[in-house]
Amino acid sequence: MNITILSLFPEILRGFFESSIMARAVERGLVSYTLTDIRDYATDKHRKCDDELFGGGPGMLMKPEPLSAALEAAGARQARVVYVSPGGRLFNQAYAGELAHEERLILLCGRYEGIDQRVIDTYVTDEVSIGDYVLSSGEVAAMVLVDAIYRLIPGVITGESLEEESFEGGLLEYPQYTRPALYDSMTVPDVLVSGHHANIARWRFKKRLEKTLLYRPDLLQGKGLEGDLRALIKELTEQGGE
Ligand code: 9WO
Repeated sequence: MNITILSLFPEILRGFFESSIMARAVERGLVSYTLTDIRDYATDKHRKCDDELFGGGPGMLMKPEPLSAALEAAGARQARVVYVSPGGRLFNQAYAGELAHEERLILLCGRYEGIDQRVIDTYVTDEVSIGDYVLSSGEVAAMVLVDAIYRLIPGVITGESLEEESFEGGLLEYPQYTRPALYDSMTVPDVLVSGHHANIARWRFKKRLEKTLLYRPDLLQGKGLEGDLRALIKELTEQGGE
């Protein structure tokens, strides 16, 4: 997959792309990326990329000409173009999986109060939100998207750890422990040091159900578990395993 990110501050993203796992994925040819400074496509001598809003209102808006020139240069008409915005479709693991199958992805990062609507109408295929809050920059949201997407590209992360991760299988992760077995008077659940793999798997599944029920019952909608969920947890608890 090739990821092109259009931004007024591409240097914010460079460190992220040069981080360990991403750098290894790039070295292995699984991912390639281009960081484009939108200001390079501004035509006036001051390289102006923003202007006041028609109809008035606070702040400035990103001008359409530099954006469309940068998008055309990036091949936007032959790619999936994602604009990260609070007003977009809510991003989640399934959406990340869908985007991970794209050969070419262009991410558009806004600044100021956003971008001219005509650019969205002409080029943007997906307006995506990472949550109901307004950030100081689109770059932060773009890094969240890239991090969630590139991990799902075959070969980037080993299959086993990916399979076990939160949201894979639609449940939150179980509690995890490592050495020492006794830390600050707190021990590790006996089942995890029992060596009984079936009991460990049952305990972990029960913990995933409990945590999902507590924090994200919405993830269980439509799983056919709603009615039986509590009974299932009770049954797992009675069968043993803490
Ligand atoms: C800001 C804004 C405020 C209220 C209602 C809608 C809004 N859209 C934007 C917007 O697109 N802002 C641009 C991108 C420019 C300013 C920084 N940007 C931004 C993106 N702030 N917050 C986000 C964002 C992106 C994805 N998910 C959540 C927030």
